[in-house]
This record gives sequence, C-alpha cells and structure tokens, in this order.
Amino acid sequence: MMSPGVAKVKRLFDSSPLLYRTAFGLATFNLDYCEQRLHRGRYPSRFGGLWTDRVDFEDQLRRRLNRGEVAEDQLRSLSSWREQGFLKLDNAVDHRLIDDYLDELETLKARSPSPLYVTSSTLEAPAPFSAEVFAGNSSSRIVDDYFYSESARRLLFHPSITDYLSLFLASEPVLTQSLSFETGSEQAVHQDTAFVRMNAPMKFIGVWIALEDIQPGTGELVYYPGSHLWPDFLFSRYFKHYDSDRDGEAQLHNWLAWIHEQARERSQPLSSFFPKKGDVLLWHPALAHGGAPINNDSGTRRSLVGHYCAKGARPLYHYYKPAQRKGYGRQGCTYTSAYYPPVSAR
Ligand SMILES: O=C(O)CCC(=O)C(=O)O
Repeated sequence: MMSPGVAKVKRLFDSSPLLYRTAFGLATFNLDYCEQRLHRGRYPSRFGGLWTDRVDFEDQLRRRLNRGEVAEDQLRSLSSWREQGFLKLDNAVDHRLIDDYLDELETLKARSPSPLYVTSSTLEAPAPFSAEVFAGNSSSRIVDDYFYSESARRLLFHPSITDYLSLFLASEPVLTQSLSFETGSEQAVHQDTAFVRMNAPMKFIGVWIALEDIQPGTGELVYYPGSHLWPDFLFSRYFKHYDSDRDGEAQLHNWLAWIHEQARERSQPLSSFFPKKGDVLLWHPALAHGGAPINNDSGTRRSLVGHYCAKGARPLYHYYKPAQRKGYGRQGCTYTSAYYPPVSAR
C-alpha cells in the first residue's frame, strides 16, 4: 500500500499524463537512465535498455572482451540472450539447495503467526500467510521470502545465476522481489516492464527457478521468443509501466491483446518451458511471458521467481513506500523488499 502522503500527491497527477510524466521523471530521477534517454538512438526502445540491447552491440562486446569483462565461453549465451530475450541454464542449482529451501519455507509457513505475505489475483492487498488464504485464492504466491529465508537467498544468489545477471546488467544485481509458486500462475502473457516498475524501466531481469520437474498441463511458463525487440507499447502516451489509476482497465486489456497481435503479425508461436528440477530461465524485462492454463488439477508447479535491477537503479516502491527503501545483505547479495519488515512491526 502506498503511503497516504504520496497517494494524495499522486492523485493530483493521475488525470494529466504530461504532468505525471514531469513529476515522475523528477521524483524518480536516475542518472544512468537519464543518459540512456539522452542517447535514445543507442537502444531499440525509447526507454533505454541493457548494454546487450544496444545497436552498437558488436563494438560494446569487443571492448568488454578486451577489458576481460566477458569471457569467450559466454559468447554463445550472450548472442542467444540478445536475439531471443531469454537464457536457459540447465541443472544450474543443486537439488539439495532446493530441498533445503522447500523445508525452510514449510517451517516459515507453520510459524504462528507466519511472517510471510501472500499476494494473488483475487486478493485486494497482500495478506499474511495462512493455509486458508493461500489455498482459497487464485494464483497465490508467497512474496519476498528471501527476507526471512537464508536458503531462498542461497538459491536466488546462486553464482550460476548471478554470474549471468552481472554480465547482462553490467553491474551487481539487486534483488527487489520474489514470488514463490506452488501451482501455475495462469497469468496472462505480459511484459514485466508494465508491473515490475523501476526508475530505469528496462534495466532489470527476471529469473525462474524450477523447484521440481515441470509437467505439461500444470500451468507451465510460456513466452514469445524475440518479443523483447517488439516496439514499445505506451500507457497513457508516455509510459512503459502500467498504473491502474492513471491508465484504467481498458488500456490494460488493449495491451494484453496487442501482445498476441504482435506475435500473430510475426507468425511467432508461443514457446513453453518444461524444465527439470534445478533448471533456470533468465528473461529480459520486455520478454512477453505468462503462465499457461492449468489442465492437470492434481499437479503442482513449484517455482521461485526473482526480479533484480542493476545497482544504482531502484524499484518504484522505494518512492511510493519510502519506509521500504532500505537495502539488506552484503556485497554481491543485496536485496530490498516492498513488504518486509512490515511497518506495523517496527
Ligand atoms: O511463473 C509464472 O507463471 C509467471 C511468472 C511471471 O510472470 C513473473 O514473475 O513475471
């Protein structure tokens, strides 16, 4: 929930996108993003991007190879990431780490009261975890459990993942959000730039860790390869991120339909991700992806998702919930959370 003062100021701007844009740009100023906007021609998107998106990618790559920032054995992954907008890492994390995490999660859920929060498509606001809340809502997920769970941090900061995050972000990654799923999300195909809101809107990465072998029909992750290169969809003429008060439901529906139209125009079929336990997928902030419908009611689809921004960028919740600005952890393993510690517990 937004702090009341911020909500009051924001309401003044919701009806005027131009004013909103000016105030938003000033309030969430980020020097690196400002530079990206000034050199707009360097990226396919007017909202900038990662260095791997740059139109002069080959020059950038040569420089980084010369400086020893990129190794020869990363070249294939880099070019697949640049062209497809995702990278699969087979067998990236140990089964033992996953089992430790699932055990610790059960312990945190069983605490009375549990410190964890749940969000869902049918809950108006994040709710404290209880088995009833979790099971009684659609698309339930536990958020940011890394705040309490050391084994979640061990997974989300596993070197096989952070090595690639650091390579693509060209900086240390900062974990800003996680979602722990037991079943498929059935979330419509979307681009995270709309919902995972940052002050550098194209400078973050999503990571999906398979906590078990994923079976067809359990709501597997689906995505449109190459969709990170599609043109920008603009909310209220100016924005990459969606704001329900400013943009309304109709724009959200238009955008979701636009995604499938873009794919149809390019004859781009939807791909499905059927990982084995321990496999990982990294995806670009503009890659269109979602959760397939669940056809197999008996099956779980356990996964842990992380969203990370580049060091120096910030999630927008640092502005609309200033009490959640604090960073935690140590170098190479830093995180922040929109939920914890809850303001009521301070
Ligand atoms: O795992 C899923 O079903 C969807 C996850 C997702 O869309 C996200 O975290 O951005």
